[in-house]
Parts: sequence; structure tokens; C-alpha cells
Amino acid sequence: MARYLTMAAAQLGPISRGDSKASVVQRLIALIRQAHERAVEFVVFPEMALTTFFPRWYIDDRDAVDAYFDSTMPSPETLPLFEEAARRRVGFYLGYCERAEEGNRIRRFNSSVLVDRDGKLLGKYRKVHVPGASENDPTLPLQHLEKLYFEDGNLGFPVFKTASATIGMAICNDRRWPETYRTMALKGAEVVVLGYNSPAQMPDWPDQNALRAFHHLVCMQSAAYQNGLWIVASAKAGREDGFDLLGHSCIIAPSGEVVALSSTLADELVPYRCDIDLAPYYKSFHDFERNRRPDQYEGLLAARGNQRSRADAEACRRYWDGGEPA
Ligand code: CDT
Repeated sequence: MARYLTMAAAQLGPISRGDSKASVVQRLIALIRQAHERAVEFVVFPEMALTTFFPRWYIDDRDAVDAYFDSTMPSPETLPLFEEAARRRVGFYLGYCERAEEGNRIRRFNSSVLVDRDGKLLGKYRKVHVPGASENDPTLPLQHLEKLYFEDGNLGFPVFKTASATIGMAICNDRRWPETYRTMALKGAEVVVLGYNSPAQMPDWPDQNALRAFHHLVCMQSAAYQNGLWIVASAKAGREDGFDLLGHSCIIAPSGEVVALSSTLADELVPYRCDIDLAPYYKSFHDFERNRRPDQYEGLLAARGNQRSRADAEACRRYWDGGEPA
């Protein structure tokens, strides 16, 4: 019997710096209600779905930045979202900023959670490919200081077997890396869900501006086909605190085709009834077990590139310990 799962990207328009988390949660709840009305069973919210994308600024006030983070999920502010989603039987992926106590110290990650249709937390993911810089450079028209505020994710790429499909998570920049998808596909993922905050323009690399949407789609379309995956990708979109974010929230089939695409830069539900069995169908075409040649892939797991630079790690620790900026 065919397995169908109706999923939706739950795109968000801009969230400004002054917006409370409680007000954003009301927008998320509105999207959950719409999903329920349209028979959607699982929605994907963006990366850092509760706040503005603050890494675009160097912010000296650490307490103000810390207020963007949550130590528990559900947190007091997001509990109404979890309750409403469970009442409506809509599962979800939610990106948020995680404050965790580990090894006797506080650590901060760019994270996401997967929640089933009963409101039960299935698992957590911490962004592996943290992009940008750790040094404040006020001369730049647009900064991207994720490496200052977040440590690298340390949970790998877990996948979660649900009643409808095996699902893995990624966050924004992870979608540009083939290793993200292949790691999860080898663990049996049939669906990869991800949220993003991607600048619509690159002021210091303007010849890329016209290609922003193309690059966003091309990496996911090829990954979906090469790994036999459904991909649901959800944007924080539109002009946020004076900076433009890419829209193009989408659902991509294991054939590589874009089967649903957002048409606005605002809060928008982008649903599609997905035939999950297309995933094993495309996987059987590639037949990893028979045709992969790991003996010929020397270097793929070499240490090169997989160590966060000492300077980035120190800048992040110094920032949160309250020392002078780099
Ligand atoms: N949020 C996020 O990961 N954004 C990155 C931009 C990196 S530009 C230094 C992205 O891949 O869209």
C-alpha cells in the first residue's frame, strides 16, 4: 500500500528585533491551524523561527543576545504551539537557538527539534555547518556572525523513524553540502526537513545576487535525486530589519523536481501530498548497497576541513565569557 504524507513548508515573513517570542508563536499557531484545515500532517518552520536573524549584527549586550536562546523545548513561550499542534494532530520541525548545559558549562547551538503528531519530541539536531565569521567587522555592509554566537553542532545527523517516514533534519547552510544528505540517506532517511535564513543579496559578492535562488534550489534538487529523498525547505523570508531574506520555500521530490514553491515573502503555507514510497523507488535505482564504492572514496572522511578553527572557537567562548571582542 502506498504511503502518503501531506507535508508543508510553513514559511515565515520577517520577524523584527522588537517582536516578542510570544507574538511569533501566535503566527506559528495560525500556520498550524491552516495546516490542519488543509489536511497537512507535518509542517516545517524556518531556522531560528522565534527571532530575528541576529547574527547579521555584532551585538555587545550579551544578555540581549542570550534572550534569543531557549534552555528547554518546549519553552514557556512555545508551549502553546506544542499544545495546539498536538490538539490539531500536526507534527512539526522548529528551528531555535539552544542554550544547553553540558560538561559543566553553558553551550549555545543553532538547533532544531522534530515533534510528532501527538506533540512528543522525537529528537533534536544541532547545525553542523555553521557559516560566517567570528570577528566583528563593522566596515562590512552585512555581517554573518554565526561562528561568534554558536558552537558547531555535535550530534551528527540523526534520523528518526516515524509511523509515516524516516525523517532527518538539517539547518540552512547544511543544505549546500552533499555530505548532509548522503549521511542521512545511508541511515535510511526518506525525508529531510530544513529551515533557513538566507540573505537575498550578497553585498560583498554582488555577481552572486542573481543566482541566489538558483543555488538554493540546485543543491537541494540534485541532493533529492542523488539520495532518493523528499526535501522540505522553509524560509524566513522578506525584508527583516532592513535586510532582504530569500523566499523560495519549497518541497522537492526524490525525482529532483520542485513540486511546491512559495509565492510570497510573507507567512505562507506551502503544502504537498508526498508519496513517500518514491524515496525507496529512487534509492533502488541508485542501489547504494550494490553500487557505492567507498573503497575508492579516499579522503572523504579525512580530517581536512572538519576542525573548527581555534580562533573561531576562542572568539565564541570569549564573547560568551564576557571578554573583549576579537
Ligand atoms: N543561516 C545560514 O546558514 N545562512 C547561510 C548564509 C551564509 S553567508 C556567510 C546560507 O547558506 O544561506
